[in-house]
Amino acid sequence: MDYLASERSRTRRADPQWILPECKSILVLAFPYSPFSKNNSEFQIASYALGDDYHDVIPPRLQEIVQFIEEQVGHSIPNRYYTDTGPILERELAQRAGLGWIGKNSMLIHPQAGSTFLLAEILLGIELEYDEPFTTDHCGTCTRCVDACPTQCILPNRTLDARRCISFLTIENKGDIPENLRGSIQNWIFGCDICQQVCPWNRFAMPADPTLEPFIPLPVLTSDLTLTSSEFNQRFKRSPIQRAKRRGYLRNLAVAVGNIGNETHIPILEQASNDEEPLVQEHAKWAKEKINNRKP
Ligand code: B12
Ligand code: SF4
Ligand code: SF4
Repeated sequence: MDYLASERSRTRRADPQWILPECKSILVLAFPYSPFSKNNSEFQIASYALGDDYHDVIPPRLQEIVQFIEEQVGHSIPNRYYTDTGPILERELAQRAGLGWIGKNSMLIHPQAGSTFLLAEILLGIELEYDEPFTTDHCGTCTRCVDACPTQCILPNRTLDARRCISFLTIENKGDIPENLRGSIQNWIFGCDICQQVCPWNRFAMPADPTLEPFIPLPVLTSDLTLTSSEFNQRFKRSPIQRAKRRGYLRNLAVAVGNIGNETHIPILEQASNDEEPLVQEHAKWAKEKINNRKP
């Protein structure tokens, strides 16, 4: 995630007028995904990733909103829109737009809708009536997310050590998963929802936007360890899981099998130990050893 620290991205994050010089207002939107749907599998995938890829689904909706506003004002408006795709402080903007507060788990939490939504922004070259920022904090003395995080990456100053976060390790990280963190990943194979699952404010989570309803062919099975590239692409062609690529997905699955599997999984791990990708080989060998060491 080095791009976050690049000079270009830091400058742009600091002032949206670097992105759209005419920018006078920013409309911040929240698109709910299915709150912690049952994966129907022994392996867990973050809920947002069970539906169509939001990078594909949300932008056309943002475009429709721009068109609607242009129709209302009767002329075209300079605009740019984003959902997790640009150098924008999405959670801070959402807080400033009055959508909620930034919790100890660093998620933007809406008091009536929890945090199970994705954020999107439309930068507009017209002045709109601004909402008041959300200024209160409703975490209070609660520390459920801090206590539940398996890698202890939620820090006391409300930041996150992203290098230890399961979401980073299983999605953004393209290399090895550090051995000392593999056990903590448990059975998560893409992303992690633990710090949101335990958050009391997610009792109020909204139902999913229809376009973000889960669709991927589940359950994930241990036999996925032998998926070919074309089978992987076919299975996840509309899914955010594509981001991990076959090698990252198999790496994650091998670690999860090592964490929760038993000796019946040894043959398939043997097969994965000879995978064309060294990354998969190494994690499958680790998993095999872990299961062997657990044998009574
Ligand atoms: C990098 C990134 C990650 C990294 C690091 C996350 C982190 N917490 O630092 C990793 C890969 C670990 C990650 C994981 C996840 N992510 Co992410 N991620 C991003 C991304 C691309 C950039 C965030 C970032 O680091 N920005 C740079 C730093 C400087 O900004 P920042 O962290 O937002 O912090 C600023 C503000 O929050 C503000 N701030 C912080 N506290 C406070 C308090 C107050 C009072 C105020 C005023 C301001 C303030 O100051 C900070 C500095 O300016 C954003 C999209 C985006 N463009 O914002 C999505 C985003 C934050 N992720 C999102 C999601 C859904 C997730 C996951 C839930 C996915 C999953 N299920 O696996 C997990 C959750 C992990 C967690 N507890 O945060 C959503 C969050 C939606 C929401 N309701 O909050 C976002 C907004 C994407 C989107 N468009 O919806 N993510
Ligand atoms: S997403 Fe998982 S690993 Fe990351 S901070 Fe939340 S609980 Fe911890
Ligand atoms: S679990 Fe508790 S401390 Fe963590 S974000 Fe939710 S309310 Fe805040």
